[in-house]
Amino acid sequence: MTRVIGHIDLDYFYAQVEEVEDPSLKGRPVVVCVFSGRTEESGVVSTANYEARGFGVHSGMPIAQAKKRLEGHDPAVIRMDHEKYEVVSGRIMEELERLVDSLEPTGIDEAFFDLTGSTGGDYGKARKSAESIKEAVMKSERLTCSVGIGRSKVVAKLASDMSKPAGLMVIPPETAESFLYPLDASKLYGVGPKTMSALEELGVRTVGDLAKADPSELEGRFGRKFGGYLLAAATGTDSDPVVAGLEPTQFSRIVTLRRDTRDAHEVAEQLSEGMRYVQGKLASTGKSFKTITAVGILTDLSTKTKTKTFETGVSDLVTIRDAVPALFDELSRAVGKDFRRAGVRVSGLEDTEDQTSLSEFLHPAR
Ligand code: TTP
Ligand code: CA
Repeated sequence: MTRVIGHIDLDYFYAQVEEVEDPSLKGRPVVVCVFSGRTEESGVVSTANYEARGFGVHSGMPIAQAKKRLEGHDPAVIRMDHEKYEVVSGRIMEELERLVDSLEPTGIDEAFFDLTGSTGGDYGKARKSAESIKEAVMKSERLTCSVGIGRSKVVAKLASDMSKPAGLMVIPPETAESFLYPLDASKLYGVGPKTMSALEELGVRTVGDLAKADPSELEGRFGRKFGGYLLAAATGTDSDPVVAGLEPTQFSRIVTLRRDTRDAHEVAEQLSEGMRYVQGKLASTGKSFKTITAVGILTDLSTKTKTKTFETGVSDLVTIRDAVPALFDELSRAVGKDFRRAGVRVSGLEDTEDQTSLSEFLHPAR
């Protein structure tokens, strides 16, 4: 049976979440920023709404530059609140899981899904399902998203990208090639600037050129695996399945310190929110950990770590709060240099025994 694969991507996600929380932001340029805390303005733009993008503001731009471009346009400059977006994302993913055959989250605001079984390969039904998915996200979270449907992950992802913002693009299998061939090959998932310039050397510019390229030439240049993938991607016949709900293996949080320091208590104090975040992830996923790691990044950007392993699984904040300063104390004595960034990581995850009661405690409404 022809597969029905979908890709969903929430529009200008962090900024849109902020707009929903504070409707007075609608219509104004909104910029969500990561402040490094060094000076009032230092840091970068995490994402921007479409109004701000209209003035040339984009992810990764220094905050000062973004402010300059938005001068006189009443911009809202908002501090990124990752935990808030994680919570919204978690609710949406849970809801999506109920609406599709299988869901593979690939980031905080995007996921692949499979509708082959429930639609029986009927692309008319697939369009209806995609519309219901978009309506469900709008109804429960007031968020717009973009959805693409096609016979492979590559087609689905391209379709959702091209339908942004708030769009839906369904590419029935018989039109996959006419959809793909005119596109620039660099649009294909996995084709970065390096691959693209190598492709250009082989005379390939469009996806159609790639589909017609000599397979042995591609394999010679890119290896059997990637060469084979490129050919399959070009015809929308890449066969990668949707793999449901990958289990997390670790949770971590890293922050840039307000100033370079080797003082363990100063570091731990600035990591206290990070510790709470990690503990929250453990609680919401019903996991405990065996290993906790203090991560110190020096001014030369090299990474140093110190690890402690427990006999049995741990999931409480008190133990984390005891372990982190002790580990940083050991670490800074071993390293003898100041840290620029610091983090906490828990790994060796296992299911907490009283998972049911814990999730009932956290989500009493369910
Ligand atoms: P994207 O899906 O790449 O971007 P977006 O959702 O903001 O916008 P679009 O409408 O084009 O999909 O990334 C998802 C979130 O990840 C984004 O809201 C903020 C965050 N992010 C960063 O923090 N830094 C980055 O450089 C990028 C690209 C995203
Ligand atoms: Ca997005």
